[in-house]
Amino acid sequence: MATWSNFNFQNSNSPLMEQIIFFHDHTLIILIMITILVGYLMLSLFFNKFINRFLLEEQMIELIWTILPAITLIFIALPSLRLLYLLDDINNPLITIKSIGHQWYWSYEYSDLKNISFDSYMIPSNELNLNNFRLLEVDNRIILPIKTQIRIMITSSDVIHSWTVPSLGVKMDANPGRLNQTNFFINRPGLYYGQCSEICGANHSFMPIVIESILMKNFIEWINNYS
Ligand SMILES: [Cu+2]
Repeated sequence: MATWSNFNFQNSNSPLMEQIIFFHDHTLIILIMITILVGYLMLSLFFNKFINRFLLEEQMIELIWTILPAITLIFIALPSLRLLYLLDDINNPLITIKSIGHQWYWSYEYSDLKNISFDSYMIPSNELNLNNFRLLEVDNRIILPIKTQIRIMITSSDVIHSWTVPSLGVKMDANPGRLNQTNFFINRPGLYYGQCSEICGANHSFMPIVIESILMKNFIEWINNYS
């Protein structure tokens, strides 16, 4: 989860989020190089003693500052497209879960091993434990195994919501009457926090998402013992 003075991405907990961070850093480096170049050129052109009041056109510089940005854009577009298709890929998921957005909570269904379904409500601030995160904890967490391809089907029962877990690089709209799917792979055991990311009404800010990732054997145990 994000903590105070966290101005960058959260650390990644999935291979796709690693790729998103790599792409972000790559693009940011290009952005910094352009800013420095343009900044230097502007300052050195403003603050010099030369004046040319009769300049009408200059074909060569026009050519250069058309072609150079075009090449720069290719270096952003190609990795961007690679990432886009990588994020869209569904890699033989072992487990499929379903998430339904409601005003204002999420509900989850596991139906490929046993029919499990539950609602996941935010824990109000006055009921929190000392080690809990305010406005982020839920009463029923999504339990999932680590190092497993997981598919999540996302829909809504009322208005548009958005199911998001930043450290896993997942964000998918929950539309009423439509089933969206995405997938992710959790690298390590832990708790991953997210929040609804589509303004969905008065309590939009109070329908967080929590994933608890555990070892596969513990996950099977959880499924077996669920009643
Ligand atoms: Cu919302």
